[in-house]
Amino acid sequence: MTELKEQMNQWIAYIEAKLEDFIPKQEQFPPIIFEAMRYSLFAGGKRLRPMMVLAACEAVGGDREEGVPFACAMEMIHTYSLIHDDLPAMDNDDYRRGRLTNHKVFGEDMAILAGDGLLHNAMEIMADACCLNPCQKTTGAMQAIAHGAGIHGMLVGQVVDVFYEGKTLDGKTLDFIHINKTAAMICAALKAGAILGGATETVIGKFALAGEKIGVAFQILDDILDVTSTMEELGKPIHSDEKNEKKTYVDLYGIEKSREIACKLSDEAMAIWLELGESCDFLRDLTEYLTKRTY
Ligand code: GRG
Repeated sequence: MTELKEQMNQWIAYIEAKLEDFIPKQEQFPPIIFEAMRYSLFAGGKRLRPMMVLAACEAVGGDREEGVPFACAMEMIHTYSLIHDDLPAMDNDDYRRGRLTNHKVFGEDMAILAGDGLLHNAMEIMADACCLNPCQKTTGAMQAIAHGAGIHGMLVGQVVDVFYEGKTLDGKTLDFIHINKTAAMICAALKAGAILGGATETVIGKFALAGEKIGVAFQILDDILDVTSTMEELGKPIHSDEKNEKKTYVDLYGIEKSREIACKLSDEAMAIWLELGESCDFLRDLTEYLTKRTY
């Protein structure tokens, strides 16, 4: 196993233990909603966004423990978005993270509520952390995360994505979708981590910029993998964009050109990590892995 993979696995184990602390147990009444929330949360995602919160916080000299509630909140918001994205009203997918989607197991009504439950739990955890340590770092991190997830970020990206289903779109619109639907959450994770670690405004800006570049490159790779990979490798159906009549980078630019654009963005992000110094080495390696992966 490569050193990066080992480091990622350590982060994953750490994050999953913390998620257990922050998610209600399913013994609580009514158990069904807690079971549905936990089903998707513990379905084995890569935990990239919480990893980025914590790694960014440490990279600027912060204490990872202070980042934990925000990292867990990021993962809950991300999981809620996946549950809702898979619903019949959206992508209507049957598999996610290598198992049946939430609505396939718990029904559409409970899947909507499980997504809502995760989102509100995330807000509560972050607000609790702000109350416990009221300062600009905690409120700034919560603000960055809510901004990235909402109508200035992921949600508006999803709205435009849904709107253009079955329609032709230009590169500018597709970039708008990728920047918001995917990159805004990655940008928010890195920004929140840097804020929590006490970085200066200039450094926070650099983390955010790297996040946007990584996020768009990550989504372009996702577009490519949707046509080149297998369901076993991805843990979710392939050719999902075609099924949903969604135009992707591959449709607009072809596989090779798309790969080139992703590589360029990835290199630009890695240059930012290099400039910030060796405390960002893990983030640099992670960027390379995520934006040049083949599955
Ligand atoms: C429902 C408001 C709302 C938004 C949905 C995140 C999202 C927006 C849709 C999911 C579908 C999709 C292709 C999103 C692009 C981002 C992406 C590649 C998500 C998957 O992220 P990974 O690979 O997933 O980090 P894991 O399972 O590893 O956490």
